[in-house]
Amino acid sequence: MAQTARIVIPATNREVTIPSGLFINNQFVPSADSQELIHTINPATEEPLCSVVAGSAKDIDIAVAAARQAFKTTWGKNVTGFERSRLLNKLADLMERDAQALAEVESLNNGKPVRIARDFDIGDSIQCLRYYAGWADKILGQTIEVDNKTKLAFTRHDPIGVCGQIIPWNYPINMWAWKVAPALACGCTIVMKPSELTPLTALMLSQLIVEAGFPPGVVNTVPSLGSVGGAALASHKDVDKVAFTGSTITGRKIMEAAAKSNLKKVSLELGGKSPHLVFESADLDQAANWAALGILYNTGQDCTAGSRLYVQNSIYDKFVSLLVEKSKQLVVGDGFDEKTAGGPLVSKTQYDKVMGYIESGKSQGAKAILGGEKRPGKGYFVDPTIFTDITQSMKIVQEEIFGPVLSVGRFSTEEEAITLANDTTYGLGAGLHSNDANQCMRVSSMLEAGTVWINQYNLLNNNVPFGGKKQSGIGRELGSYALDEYTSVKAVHWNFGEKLD
Ligand code: TXE
Repeated sequence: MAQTARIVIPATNREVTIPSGLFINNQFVPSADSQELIHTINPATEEPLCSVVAGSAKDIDIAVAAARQAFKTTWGKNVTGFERSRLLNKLADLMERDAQALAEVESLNNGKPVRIARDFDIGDSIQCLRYYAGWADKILGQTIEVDNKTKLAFTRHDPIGVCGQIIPWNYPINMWAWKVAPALACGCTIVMKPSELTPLTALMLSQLIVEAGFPPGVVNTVPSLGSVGGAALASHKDVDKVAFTGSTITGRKIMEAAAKSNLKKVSLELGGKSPHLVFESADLDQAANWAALGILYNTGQDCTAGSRLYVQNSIYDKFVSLLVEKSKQLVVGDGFDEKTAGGPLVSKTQYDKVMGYIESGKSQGAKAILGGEKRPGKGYFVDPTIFTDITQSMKIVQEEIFGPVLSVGRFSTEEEAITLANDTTYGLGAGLHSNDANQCMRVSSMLEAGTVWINQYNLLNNNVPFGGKKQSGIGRELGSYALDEYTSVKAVHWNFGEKLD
């Protein structure tokens, strides 16, 4: 098959050519031993988009060998931090140049509106590349006093080696940047496996890797099914680290495969059921804005979606009506209209899952005060849905839905709010709204989550670490903390004076 695919951008009728082969050693190639294809779908229309090569376990072997060769020769310890920085900055410039084209393909493949993809996902990814470009020549160890007169120890933060990176479909470009940027800054080489639902922009970005001037084998991209390419990466004996974002269930499999193969280093960014607390002193109008954003952004397909909202009794009725009003204002629909803020869910599977949870909420006795019904017409659209009259044991309160479905409960005291918030196996995000500074400090310190937002929600910065507690993950992305995930500390003990008798 030709190593390119074509899709037509509906708004402009423009044809875009996308590389459709596996990206290994800076070339797009067919699979070594398989004829399998990945067929992509436009979730807004349910129509096919295009097909790309599906990599096999053997293709993963070939990509890992390419990454190993690059690590030993042109990259790893053979490239200066300054050069890594220069190339990352160049890649950021190219992403900026191609932002609109990337956003259009992202929108067609994932469903998110073009404006959101361009201004937020891609805008943030460009910054992420530049942020880690800044770190590339500042990966420092320590000098440690051992014995002033005869001995010294120091540490080197060596690149960990070949990294397998397995990313999901909810933020295909963002997750690519979050993983690729720190790995390259530290001197690692990469085999990237994008989600089989959204492989297109990772392939477009691979073209930019060549254009930026990265040597062959430094970044390789193998679209593949999770059970094939993802599993092969996680269990590969010559992969030094696997970084994963996705479901908790798959995270467990990856950790097990890593343990059973070569004990490779693992970082996992998994699911969540994040609580959002509104106290009576809060600015209710603002809190309602953040609460709506918290559950509706990216159509709720967000690992930190604030999907459990708990409101203090004294303000409950007023707050809930404000929230309903704000949630109704979300413009859902044509992703190519710059006013659109919400798109469809990514796939039929995700649509069925979310509608199943809506049905379960109703059958377990929760009350849908907004949405909750099937929308007519094509596309995997789900209306914003708000449930009240919930109990903690309901499935919609305990399980990650990954759609625009919010459960609203109530509390009377601060202690009760904290108990309800922490009543989950997850620990990714949490939010609280209060104008009592002491309360903000008390509650934020008690919330069991990797990120706590006070009087805002869901905003992330490239220089602030992100990751989960409990069953939401292991390790941290972003900030200087991500550098630890891609380096291995070597302690060097140096004797410059002591003689053994
Ligand atoms: O996730 P998977 P799915 C949650 C969300 C969603 C649910 C299921 O609740 O509804 O997970 O989504 C690869 N070995 N999140 O099934 O399977 C797969 O190819 C190695 C939350 O799509 O975790 C893809 O590249 N890799 C999450 C990636 O894992 C495997 C984002 C994610 O897919 C594999 C996405 C295997 N055995 C879903 N099986 C978040 N934290 O943001 C699959 N994969």
